[in-house]
Amino acid sequence: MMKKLQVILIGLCLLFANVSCTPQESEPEKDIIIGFSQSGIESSWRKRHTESILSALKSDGYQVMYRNGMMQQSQQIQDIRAFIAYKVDMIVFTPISHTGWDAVLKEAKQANIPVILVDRDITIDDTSLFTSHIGPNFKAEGNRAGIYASSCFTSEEKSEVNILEVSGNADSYGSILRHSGFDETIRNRSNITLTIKETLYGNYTRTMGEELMRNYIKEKNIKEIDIIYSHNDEMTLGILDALDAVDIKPGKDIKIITIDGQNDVIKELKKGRVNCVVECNPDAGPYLISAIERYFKYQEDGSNKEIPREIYMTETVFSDKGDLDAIPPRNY
Ligand code: GYE
Repeated sequence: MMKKLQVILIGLCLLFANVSCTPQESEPEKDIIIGFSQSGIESSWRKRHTESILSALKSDGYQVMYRNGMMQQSQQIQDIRAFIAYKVDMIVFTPISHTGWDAVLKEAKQANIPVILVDRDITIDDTSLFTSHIGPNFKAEGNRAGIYASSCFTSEEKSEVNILEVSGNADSYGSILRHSGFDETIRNRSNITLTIKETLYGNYTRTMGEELMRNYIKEKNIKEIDIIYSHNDEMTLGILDALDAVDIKPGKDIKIITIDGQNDVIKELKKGRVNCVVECNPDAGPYLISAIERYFKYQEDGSNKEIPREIYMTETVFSDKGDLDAIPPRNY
């Protein structure tokens, strides 16, 4: 049955330019096919996330069907339906948005295909429609950004601190929790009032980050902003470009807090143009492999054990208050 599937799979791979398959490259090859639907290609972080998952699956001998939704939920739903039609053994996907997955996940359940979410989580009534979520702890990332923001100024320096928040896409799980984690933490500061003046949505891309910032500078009073809290590094790079164009010194005139920890932004931190980088770990591959292995082992041995519903990845913070030379080399 599996072998037959493998043949069908290879045939289909030749038909779909957007699909890449790796059935022959791993040793020893397993009789298990994983369908992996990635959400997009918007950042270096996302590229690394994809590579980490694909290379871990490959080197562990899984056969992989990979598709990229290119930031379109409708495309991702179509890709997941294709995995169901091909009868893959497991579906792994990064949900671009947090809602709208009920119907397709019901179809996966009816087909007896387990589902693991990676990176972003979803909001769904029937939580039995997925097995586990493996990802960064977005709320904790927001908390960490908020702790740094709360410590930027003493009450003698400033009692009112104004923040401009640049979020990703409004309906993504990460954006929602990065906002709420930040918001809850900045409220705890005594003697200083920290206020989010406005939240803009930049779709996690550099071009949108720059465009939003340029418009903000044109239309609003940028001088009243003390801190920019950007939800990812790509948008931050765009924001830095826009600030450079009007001679506002990022890191000095305005404090910059960002999330991810891409190599190019760590360089900006070292130059003093960014103040705080909250790390978001893209290396999901090893976590995923460990979960998949346990899942199939528990199925085989009939032990009825379940893998954890929530698996968090380790993450840290880098800032101008720490030792910048101690930051480990980045691979994204
Ligand atoms: O921070 C960003 C990416 O969902 C955690 O999406 C992810 C975010 C990540 O494009 O760079």
